[in-house]
Amino acid sequence: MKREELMEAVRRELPAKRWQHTVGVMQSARELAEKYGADPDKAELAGLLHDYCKYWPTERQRLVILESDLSNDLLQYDKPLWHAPVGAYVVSKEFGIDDEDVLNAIRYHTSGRVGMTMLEKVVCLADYMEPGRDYPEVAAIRKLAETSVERALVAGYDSTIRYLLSKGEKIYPLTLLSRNALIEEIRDRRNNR
Ligand code: DGI
Ligand code: FE
Ligand code: FE
Repeated sequence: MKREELMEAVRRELPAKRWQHTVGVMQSARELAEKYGADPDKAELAGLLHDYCKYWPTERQRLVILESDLSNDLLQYDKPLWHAPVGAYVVSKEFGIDDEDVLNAIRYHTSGRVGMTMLEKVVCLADYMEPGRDYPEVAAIRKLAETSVERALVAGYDSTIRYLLSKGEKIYPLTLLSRNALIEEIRDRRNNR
């Protein structure tokens, strides 16, 4: 499928505002990839596809989880987490995306994971700081992104965790594990200088 066709296919799945967000993530992911040494084309592709299933009805997402090899554990956690792994599965089947790094960048774009590749980091961070994002901590995250993708990402997870705490929501364990792993990476790098 040509790039324009793929873009149209994604655009059809999303309301206008979410499409704008997607275009913003494509742009930010490409820029961050160029800056931090990930593949810019892969970053843009993962950005394009990252929220593909975000607006699928819950039941349709639940069916994908049940019928695929995705862990049914996901069903215990909040529905806003489902679209990331569901999206990775669906774009591999529907569009034949077979690059594991691109698929992982989609699969883990909400929670992150332990041992994220640079591609996964830049896509996750782009989701937090694309030009259309507007929330109290976004300026600080953009500032940190000028010098450290890991520190910016930790600030992103912190803002999500604070938000979830304020709403009395459950925290997905992988979000905490990703944050811890990034903090270790930052410390290790500092100690090895
Ligand atoms: O899809 P986006 O809105 O662009 O961003 P996203 O994929 O980061 O999803 C954000 C949503 O996911 C938001 O409603 C908060 C929720 N979320 C993110 N991390 C966690 C979480 N929800 C729970 N329960 N636990 C998490 O750790
Ligand atoms: Fe998302
Ligand atoms: Fe997003």
